[in-house]
Amino acid sequence: MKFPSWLFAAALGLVLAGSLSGAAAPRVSLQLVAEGLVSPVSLAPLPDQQLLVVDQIGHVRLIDASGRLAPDSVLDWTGKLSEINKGSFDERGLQCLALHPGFAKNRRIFLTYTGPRRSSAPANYDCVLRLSEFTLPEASPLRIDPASEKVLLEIDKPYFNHNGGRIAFGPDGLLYVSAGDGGGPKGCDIGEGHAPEGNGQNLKTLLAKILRVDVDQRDAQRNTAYAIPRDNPFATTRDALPEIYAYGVRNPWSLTFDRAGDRALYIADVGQMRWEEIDIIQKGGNYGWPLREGFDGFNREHPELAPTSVPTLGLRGEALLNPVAAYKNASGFKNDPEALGICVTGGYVYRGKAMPEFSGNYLFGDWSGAQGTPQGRILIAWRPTAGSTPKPGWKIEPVRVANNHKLFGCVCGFGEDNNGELYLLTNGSAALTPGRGRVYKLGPAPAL
Ligand SMILES: [Ca+2]
Repeated sequence: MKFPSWLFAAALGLVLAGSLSGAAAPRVSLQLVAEGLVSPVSLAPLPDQQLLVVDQIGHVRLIDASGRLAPDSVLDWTGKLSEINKGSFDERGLQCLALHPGFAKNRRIFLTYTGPRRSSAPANYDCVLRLSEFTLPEASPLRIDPASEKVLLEIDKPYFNHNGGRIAFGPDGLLYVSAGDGGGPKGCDIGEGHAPEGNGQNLKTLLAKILRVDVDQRDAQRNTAYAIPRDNPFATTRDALPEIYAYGVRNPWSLTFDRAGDRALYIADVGQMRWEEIDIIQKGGNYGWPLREGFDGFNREHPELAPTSVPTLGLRGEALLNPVAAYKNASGFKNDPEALGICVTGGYVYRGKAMPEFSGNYLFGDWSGAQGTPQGRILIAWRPTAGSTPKPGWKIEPVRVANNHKLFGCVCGFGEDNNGELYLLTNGSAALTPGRGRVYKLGPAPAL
């Protein structure tokens, strides 16, 4: 497949095009919903409009219908987690929560977290990424029954970082799971627990993949508490794990479906130091890591250097898929005005009513904005308009916060309620410092 040069040009010109368009910069206002958390990383609405908020340090909390954060946890899972660097940076802990599509009747809840290293894992491995199911009985106060834990899937992790662990049910009723590449001090998909070609390009590991499983059926033959959907791309392939739905991802920090339109699956894949990217995931797709980063190539030995070529094919001769949008990372493009951040935090295609100007476009953020003082950012990826020429890519642009809630801190995640309105999850610092985590609701900015 010939690499389409217009796409690369579009990627390089993303920010420039946005700023030269002459349109007023997009704006939102933030309404504080809850504070006093540590690092909120996931939010899920209950059918009655109450919100479950996942705090990375081990608590599932409840924001009631009046917007009040309940003082007691819905689940205290602190005793079940792997070690966490309290007071400093860490990626371990609770990761994501999702309700079963039939939750209103079956009260099934799914949670991902890092647990202590399994005894079956190599002695120098760090932790295990675990997907578990729980029951949330219909009672007051709401409490997830800790004894109801049913472990579905476990992935041994060589290092503490690049967990992924984002989950969502698709319109097909199947559960999609993201798994990071395993991490390590150098990144680059290199080190203990990394395949020579990189876990991203190795189909015998669940690391660096998007997975898809059927949690409504068991597989007696494989003795798993889930079944492999028959049309998974590697369901019957030798030398490939059947849970794999797509591959070649680095650290997908968000996995969300468009609740309208074509119901596409979006991920945000955290880059090494040059490009942060948004991907629309196709079944069986190879998204390039560690051969590619964004629309560009990738130099595994010297990730700070511009690559000299852009590979187009994977090891089996398959096409490497481009992201839909990418932006420069300030670590690799120092003092570059087009560098919008250092670590993408994915969000949602906006389908709510409060901010119609964003409808159908992907609202997301950057963890910290720049190195040094963390100053997270909200970003928008504008969907290309059909029929326009030259053929455009998605355009990424910063979104200004119009009111007083400045983002002195990090963007940990986004949430979506039953009406399609969005929430911003922030931590006041880059560390797991108690009391600095907040939940905001995104709303329209006042008129200029
Ligand atoms: Ca990629």
